[in-house]
Amino acid sequence: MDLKNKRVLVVGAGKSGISAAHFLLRHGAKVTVSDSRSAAALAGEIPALMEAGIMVETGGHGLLTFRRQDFIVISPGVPTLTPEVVRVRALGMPVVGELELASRFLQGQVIAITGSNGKTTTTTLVGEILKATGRPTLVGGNIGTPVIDLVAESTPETCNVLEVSSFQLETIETFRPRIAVVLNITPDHLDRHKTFENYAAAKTRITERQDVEDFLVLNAEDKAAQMVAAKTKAQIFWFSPRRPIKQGAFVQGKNVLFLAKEGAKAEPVMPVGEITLKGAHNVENVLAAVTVARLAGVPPEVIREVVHSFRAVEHRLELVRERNGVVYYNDSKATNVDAAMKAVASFPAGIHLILGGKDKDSDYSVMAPLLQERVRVVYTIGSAAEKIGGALAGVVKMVEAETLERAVAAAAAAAVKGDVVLLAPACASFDQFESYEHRGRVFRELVTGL
Ligand code: UMA
Repeated sequence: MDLKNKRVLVVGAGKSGISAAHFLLRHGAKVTVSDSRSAAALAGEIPALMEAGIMVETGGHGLLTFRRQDFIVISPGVPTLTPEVVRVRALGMPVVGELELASRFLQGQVIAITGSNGKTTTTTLVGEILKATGRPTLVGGNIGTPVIDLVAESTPETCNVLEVSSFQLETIETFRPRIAVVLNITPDHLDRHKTFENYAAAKTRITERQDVEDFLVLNAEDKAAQMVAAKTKAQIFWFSPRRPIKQGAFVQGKNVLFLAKEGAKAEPVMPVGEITLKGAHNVENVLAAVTVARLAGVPPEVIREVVHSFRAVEHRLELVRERNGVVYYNDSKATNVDAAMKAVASFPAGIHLILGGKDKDSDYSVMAPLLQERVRVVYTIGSAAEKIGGALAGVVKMVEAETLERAVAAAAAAAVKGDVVLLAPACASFDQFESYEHRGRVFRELVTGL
């Protein structure tokens, strides 16, 4: 892809947009950045962009700006149905996402991991396993480092382990991972994708360009996996925590086994008891990582050692502290209903659950049976509180805490020895916080300060 003297518009001046703009500029393009936020809100970003020679449009997207380009790069958070994007696409203007742009320049092998939940843990774990073998490994994507930032460091020998989201996959064209993983597909981001089918279709695109020599790793226990399997040309490897499968990783008795080929002998990888991550969902994440690692040729003993010493990633069922016999867990990354249910399912009973934030058109009523079984009190916070209150009325005791600060204080006052205080909000954070990380940090500070 020749960028020299190309007029390129980057939509969104977040992490991905800013990195993409500088990358394009370095490759000789004439770059403009357009953002819906006001100039005042972008005061921190604008000077560096202008100084570098990048034009900046703020306070909205102008159709004229869009039409003047050779092509457009959109940030993951910018909906593809943004009117200006739709208009110029209809006129034949190429529109790609930051992931697509990056993948045209990235060198080495790509391992891409998607799923509604568990992406970050699995991506981090795969990255750690590969690093332990001494192979040059880069980790990025939705996890936080835009893929475009990995390009300069990548070489033909690099293993690029990428966490990819449905938002990023919506705008790919040539992106072709050597190994793709779909951990699970459960409802999320319905405010953006509108229907579960659209959302699942976006995730399925991870395998769109894969061919017979590539690998696709799927969860045998996930309902949507069959649908993904039906769409691929790649060789499918499954994983299951419940039953032996034909090809892939599974748990049998007390051991994790890997089967390289149908009919072959399963090889032992490690005892399940050595997995230190909490929760049944994390066993699935480990099985996915084991499959990827074996496909990448990592010896079982290296996998075993890394998995055993691997601790929870920040904000993902992270133990904050124990106080008066009560344990406090930060699962701020549980930004959808399914993730929150997985967090609740990780504890047998006595849970004080903090729920709420910005709703994503989610159905909270599906949580009712599990909450009834395990949760003592739900503390609601944020703008989704009323909707959650309505969906779970009469199911479990509820406290309208409104803020995280009040929720933590109320939960700490009510919890008794053996109880768990769990932040697993089932919602996005943007109504009261900058990000789920910010929400998790605030929770940690509040709990530490008790
Ligand atoms: N913006 C516009 N027009 C719009 C919408 C947004 O100009 O119509 C602007 C905003 O004003 C803002 C910028 O776009 O200035 C934000 O862009 P962005 O939302 O794409 O955010 P980035 O900072 O570039 O971060 C993105 C991912 N964000 C999203 O997908 C929403 C980050 O994932 C990712 O870590 C980062 O790229 C690096 O790859 C975050 C996320 O929430 C963690 N992901 C979702 C999830 O995990 O559930 C998918």
